[in-house]
Amino acid sequence: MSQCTDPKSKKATPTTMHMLSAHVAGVLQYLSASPLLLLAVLPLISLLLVSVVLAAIKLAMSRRIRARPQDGNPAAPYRSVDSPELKTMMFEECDTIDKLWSRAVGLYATKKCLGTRELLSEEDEVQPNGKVFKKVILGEYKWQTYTDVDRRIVSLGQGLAALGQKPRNNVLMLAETRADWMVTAQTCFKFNYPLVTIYATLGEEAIAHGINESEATHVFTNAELLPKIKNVAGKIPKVQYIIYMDALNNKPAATEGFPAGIQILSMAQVEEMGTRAENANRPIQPPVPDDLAVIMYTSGSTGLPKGVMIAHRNLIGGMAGQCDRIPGLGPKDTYIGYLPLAHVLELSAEISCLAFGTPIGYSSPLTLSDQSSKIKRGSKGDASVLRPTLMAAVPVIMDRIYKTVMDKVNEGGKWKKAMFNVAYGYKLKLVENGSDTPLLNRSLFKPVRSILGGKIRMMLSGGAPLSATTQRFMNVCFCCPVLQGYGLTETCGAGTVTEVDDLTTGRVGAPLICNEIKLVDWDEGGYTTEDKPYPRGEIVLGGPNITMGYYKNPQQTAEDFREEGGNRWFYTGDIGEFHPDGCLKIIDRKKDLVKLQAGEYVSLGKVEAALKNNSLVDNICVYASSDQHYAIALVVPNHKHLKNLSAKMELKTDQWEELCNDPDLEKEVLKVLHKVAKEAKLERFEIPQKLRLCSESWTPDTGLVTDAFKLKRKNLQSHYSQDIARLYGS
Ligand SMILES: *[C@@H]1O[C@H](CO)[C@@H](O)[C@H](O)[C@H]1NC(C)=O
Ligand SMILES: *[C@@H]1O[C@H](CO)[C@@H](O)[C@H](O)[C@H]1NC(C)=O
Ligand SMILES: *[C@@H]1O[C@H](CO)[C@@H](O)[C@H](O)[C@H]1NC(C)=O
Ligand SMILES: *[C@@H]1O[C@H](CO)[C@@H](O)[C@H](O)[C@H]1NC(C)=O
Ligand SMILES: *[C@@H]1O[C@H](CO)[C@@H](O)[C@H](O)[C@H]1NC(C)=O
Ligand SMILES: CC(=O)N[C@H]1CO[C@H](CO)[C@@H](O)[C@@H]1O
Repeated sequence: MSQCTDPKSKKATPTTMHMLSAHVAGVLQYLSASPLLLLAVLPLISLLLVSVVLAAIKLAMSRRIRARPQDGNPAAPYRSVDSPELKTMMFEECDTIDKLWSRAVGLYATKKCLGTRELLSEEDEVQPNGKVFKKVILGEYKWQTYTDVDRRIVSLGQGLAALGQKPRNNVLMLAETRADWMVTAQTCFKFNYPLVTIYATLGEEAIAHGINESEATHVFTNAELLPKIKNVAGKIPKVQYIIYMDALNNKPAATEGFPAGIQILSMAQVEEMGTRAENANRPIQPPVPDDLAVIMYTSGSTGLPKGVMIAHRNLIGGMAGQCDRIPGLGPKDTYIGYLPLAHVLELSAEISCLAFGTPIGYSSPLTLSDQSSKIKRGSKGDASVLRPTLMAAVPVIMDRIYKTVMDKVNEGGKWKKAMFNVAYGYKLKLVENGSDTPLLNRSLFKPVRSILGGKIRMMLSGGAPLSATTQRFMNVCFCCPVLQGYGLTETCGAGTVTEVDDLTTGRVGAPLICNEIKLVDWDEGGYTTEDKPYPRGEIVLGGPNITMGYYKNPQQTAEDFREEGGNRWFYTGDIGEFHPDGCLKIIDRKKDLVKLQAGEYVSLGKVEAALKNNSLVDNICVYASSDQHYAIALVVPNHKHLKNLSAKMELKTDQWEELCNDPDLEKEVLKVLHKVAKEAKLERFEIPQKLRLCSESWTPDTGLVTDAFKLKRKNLQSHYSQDIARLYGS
């Protein structure tokens, strides 16, 4: 990883400035021969000068120091220069989430709060291959105001209390992202019911484990997921009530067939119960900052999910840090919520939006844009109707948007493609130099921008590393900053986020004002804080946002959370390097390092990142066994590009399965990847020597990737064990 230096950051501003002012001076000299002409052109020239100066200022700002180690020692914790003292709250006095919410209700009472689109119609579309896809036509967003939502929160909380729910007893949430999810969460915060979240896409074993371990008696879910819970009903003896949110397609919920001890109620029934005179006036016991707000089960890359215990104080601290990097957040913004709320990134983003009066319109990955798979052709996707200004995304969604745009451009014909490429290249240079391109933004890039509604002013990526190429592409095409953050559930999603004025890509930014970050030597991997040109090591976070540990798992908690120097630290297992301006770059992961037979280390993640760059590759898992002398790869090929390659090779078949099993095609893909690997300057031993084309795609419900689409290496390994044995020739 020695070529991680960013050559662009070395370029001096004065050179560019100099060149341009010399240019302007030359023109001036020429014009002075004709004073009239000069008079006419003067405004133009001053405009040019102003833009040059502005660009230079922007560039200088981009290169300013953003964080420092406390005493100049690279092994000491780095803190943001904006906040030598760690910041722990957004608003004075709001030290719990329910106070944050009450403040917002007071300020924004009649403003839009949560929005959901109505379903106009649903139909089945039969594909040529016989598969049936559900397509929907959706209407306008229907909004609940802050006051509406607040009323529901009180009713729901009192209804739960009437059903025997007690403060400090867990309430479980297994549901997909939607307005009712947030209403329930805010209810739990207000009534001090710790909210246990589990990803809706987890397998039944993991779900049963989470529900049972949490000992929750009241479980929230959406009607569509009731069958999934029914299948595990025998393994969750403590559950007494299952409260479901109505199906979005208004179909009746399947409430039959549950064991006698479990009562099934709709959310509306519970809210109605809370408004009855005998229930409505019970005293509410609000939480204190150290009370548990959330127990968030994370789908770890290995084993059963672990519950991370997050106190009110932790979430408040993390959000104070994150919101500081979103300048201007307020009632003028609109946020599109579609990522899983059981993910800390989405949960803290949405709670923050509500705290600042920003309305949230709900969506889903399948209905996001006009081109999304569940949207009926010719009707509008959620982004086109909502026209959000802020959006969070995980890299896999950004990669999908990137590929959609590129495919569209490629299909548009030679002329269009050439024009796009020229404009893109031109704008790229200007953007990297800090110059603005208002005309290009409003002409050529307008149609691209309109894919997401046309008003996006900032995108935030988190959850997994975003490639520098994709980050820059989104930045140029959508004409807005694309921030990249780094954080974990264990740190409340806090850690780092790049700043709006940072023009570089591929880094995750400086520590947030709510936490500090230090690097710790990892000898086995050969990373130390003495490394040149940059200090490197395991990333370790400290601050008020460090959570209380893993639920009912003191052993793992003691391993990952440590008290050092009077502070609490979380050991992430990720490897990073600090650049001179105090920005962090993620370069490796401890678990991803495999030692080959001959003693060389292969960083699986690094090799994957390099090879994924090719359009033939939709997903890839590199595997290396310590008793072998080479690495191999499992590749999910891109349909369009693999078919294109097979057509060129004049293969007889067109069947996907047969294509993936074709040994000649396998060799051809390997050849392409070797070329990519050489261009990316991978070492010989890092390049996979054999590969398997995998015909199925890896989605969270296959259990092969996590909800954030991180590879689950163990599961992939056992799923493809026969292929791995074949590739290793045994
Ligand atoms: C449920 O949890 C209890 C302990 O809390 C444990 O003894 C039991 O085996 C668990 N049951 C299942 C089905 O996981
Ligand atoms: C942008 O910077 C590059 C080198 O950093 C330089 O070659 C180019 O002329 C600059 N372009 C503008 C428009 O300033
Ligand atoms: C044009 O797009 C760039 C990013 O691609 C952005 O920095 C700039 O602010 C945009 N300018 C206007 C006027 O929208
Ligand atoms: C991906 O490809 C682009 C050019 O297509 C190149 O600039 C970039 O460095 C590549 N990224 C990696 C990680 O190899
Ligand atoms: C298909 O292959 C041809 C020939 O190599 C290439 O020019 C074309 O761009 C490819 N099409 C796609 C969609 O990649
Ligand atoms: C759980 C935890 O580590 N809480 C700490 C958060 O930070 C404050 C001070 O900033 C500490 O007092 C808490 O112990």
